[in-house]
Amino acid sequence: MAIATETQQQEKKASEASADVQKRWTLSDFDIGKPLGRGKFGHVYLAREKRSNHIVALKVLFKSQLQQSQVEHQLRREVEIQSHLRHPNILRLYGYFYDQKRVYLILEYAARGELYKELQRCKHFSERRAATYVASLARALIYCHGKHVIHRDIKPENLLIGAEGELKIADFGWSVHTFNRRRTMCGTLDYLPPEMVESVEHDASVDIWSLGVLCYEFLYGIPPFEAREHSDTYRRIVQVDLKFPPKPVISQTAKDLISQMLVRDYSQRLPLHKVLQHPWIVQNAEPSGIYRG
Ligand code: AK7
Repeated sequence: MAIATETQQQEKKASEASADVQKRWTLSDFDIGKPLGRGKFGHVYLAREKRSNHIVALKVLFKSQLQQSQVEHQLRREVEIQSHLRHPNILRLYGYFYDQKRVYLILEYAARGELYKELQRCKHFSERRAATYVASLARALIYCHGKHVIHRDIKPENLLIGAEGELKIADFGWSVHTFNRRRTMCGTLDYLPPEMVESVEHDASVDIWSLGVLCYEFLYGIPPFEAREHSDTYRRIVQVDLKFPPKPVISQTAKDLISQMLVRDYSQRLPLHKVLQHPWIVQNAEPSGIYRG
């Protein structure tokens, strides 16, 4: 692989400092192709690294907009976190570079594009397809949580589909690394109230809730607490006002799994390893994690 992560680049830089041949990416290293998507902070393009012919996705972010929204620290955190993650269901972030006006993220290219578009097109997924995606997500999140990373922003817009149909989690812009906080707290834990001790210990369960919401949305085509007014959605979430419409017809085991993830008391949500063992997943998910239709 010719594309090096920032860390690898820095290692290279250090080892080659005396020779003064350090490699930094610039826009001229890439041929730019068609636009793949557009977001609030900039567009994503198909691109090819000229030397290796490696195909990537290049996300272009405008510094002025990042500064205006005061999210530079979030972007730095995303790059730092995501360049250390290696999992088949997590979109790779190979590195970044910048010029006067823009920041560029060098990303793994997901050939079948954005999942939310596929969901819009299909209205809702079959139980086989939904279960395959939920299992892939659970495995990716178990991996993240094992590295003390919480994504916190799992939604269809942040999910991509690879060339083989495999699901890829993207955009760790809202993720956090809990390791430092937890470590710093070790010494002072004695003085903390239960809710703070608990929130440190159980933070990762926010991703279980999101997975429950996604599972529902995959099957019904709409998120469970949707309402016209923001305040109504808020009320429905805090009351866990969970209803299963009669159509489309969904199996009782699927509803059972969703109900076990969408639990208000976060300590009572079904742990991710148990999600993988749930009968609905075992009976419906493709063992390969690849949905072929
Ligand atoms: N077919 C953005 C704004 C502000 C961010 O956008 C952080 C991302 C992966 C992304 C997916 C890009 C590969 C595609 C495709 C597509 Br379509 N990629 N194949 N799209 N990672 S977008 N990250 N981060 C971001 C911030 C922050 F500053 F707030 F953190």
